[in-house]
Amino acid sequence: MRTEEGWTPSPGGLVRALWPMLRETGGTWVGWSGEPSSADSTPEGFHVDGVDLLPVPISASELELYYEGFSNDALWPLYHDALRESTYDVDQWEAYRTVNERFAVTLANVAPEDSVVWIHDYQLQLVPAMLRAQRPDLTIGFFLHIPFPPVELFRRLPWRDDVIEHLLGCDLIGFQRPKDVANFAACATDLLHVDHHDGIIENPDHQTRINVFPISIDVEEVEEMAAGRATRQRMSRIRTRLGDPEVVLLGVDRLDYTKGIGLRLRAFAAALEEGRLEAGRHVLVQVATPTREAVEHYQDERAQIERLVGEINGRFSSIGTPVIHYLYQTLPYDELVALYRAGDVMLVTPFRDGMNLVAKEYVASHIDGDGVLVLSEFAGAAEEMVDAVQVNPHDDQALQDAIVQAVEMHRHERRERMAGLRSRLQGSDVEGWANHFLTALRTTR
Ligand code: ADQ
Repeated sequence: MRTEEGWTPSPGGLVRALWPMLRETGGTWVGWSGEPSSADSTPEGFHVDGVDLLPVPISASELELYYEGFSNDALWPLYHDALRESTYDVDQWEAYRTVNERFAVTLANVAPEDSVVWIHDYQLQLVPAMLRAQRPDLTIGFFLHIPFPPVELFRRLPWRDDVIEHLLGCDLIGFQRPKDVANFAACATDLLHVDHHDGIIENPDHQTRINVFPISIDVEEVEEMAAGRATRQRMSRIRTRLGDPEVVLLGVDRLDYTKGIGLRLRAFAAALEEGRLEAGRHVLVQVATPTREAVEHYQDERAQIERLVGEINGRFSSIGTPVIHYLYQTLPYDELVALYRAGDVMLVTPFRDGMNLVAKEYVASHIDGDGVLVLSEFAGAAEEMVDAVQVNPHDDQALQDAIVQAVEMHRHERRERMAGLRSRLQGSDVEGWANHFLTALRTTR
């Protein structure tokens, strides 16, 4: 996206995960620029921070139909346990097809002969077969950053067969969790009656492999940032500004209804109400990143969260010392890392999440070996992060108990759990993830 300082990668798990790998390996990032432009304008490539970028134009009306509409108002809720009602609209679907086709044509024009193309995420699920039809020489991979829904939910999608057929244009499809692989296999076999065996789906002219590749973060980068003098100074400034509380609880999320922010705030308030936590001694910082602000479900979610913050602060704060510090802002990464370091207890409580990189960033930031992670069972990260305090966020009482358990946890147990979390994280960073996927992709041919 373009800012006053020029082009910068937009915030979010995907960019953070891929940028280091792209910088090192070369190759071109083909994507949307972040601003609407005439759909037939010729894209001009440019170079940012060591990476070649080729923007694909998307018009304002396509943005509304393709991005806000089909991607984020049909697919996103459907793929996240149907937490909100999806809108299925044929014009949105047509725009989704058109934009996917434009990506496929752009890729077909720029990809060198016999090269590898790695397509990312639910906004581009039709690209694989569209690209294969034009360029059968390419090796095509796809990674889904969000969950793949169970067949009973996926069946609702009016264009369910098209989506699966187009994804099967891949040589390899990667998912976050084994369950996502199983769900996809069930959809492909049930809906298209394809043959599936040992993670291989047989198509008439090629095979599609499906496998698990849990994404991670640039652990070294976060650790270095966390160890820096500026971060330590910033961290102590944050704690002072918060009034030097005994325990700083922290939430950092895109303001998305999948992230369970409201439940977490309510559980915190209930613990204050019951005297299990105490205003002044316990403070919650909630950072909510602006996201998809044109989509109605997101406007509703924001209004609800902000009303709740107001209610809780009105009830429990005293002048100059709110119990919840709420920021609706995108922060620079180093500020986020300072916040992670300042957080004694990190609350990651989504209803459903592909992985959740915030949980991993928190653990990487805690080079002091202290800090407690409260983690929803429904985040993909829960598969690996077994030393977190895991919780079912739908269970109000369990969530409140988990928060109190984290706050009261003895230092020895905190350190033991954090050591477990850190050692697993160190063995799986984003570079390993990308290499693992690309190696598997290259060996499909
Ligand atoms: P997201 O839903 O965006 O990603 P997540 O994995 O938590 O969720 O990544 C969020 C990223 O945004 C983190 O790297 C975090 O540092 C950054 N961020 C959050 N708040 C910020 C703020 N206020 N300012 C600046 N940066 C902020 C999707 C899926 C996830 C999956 C990722 C990667 O929904 O489940 O983990 O892709 O595959």
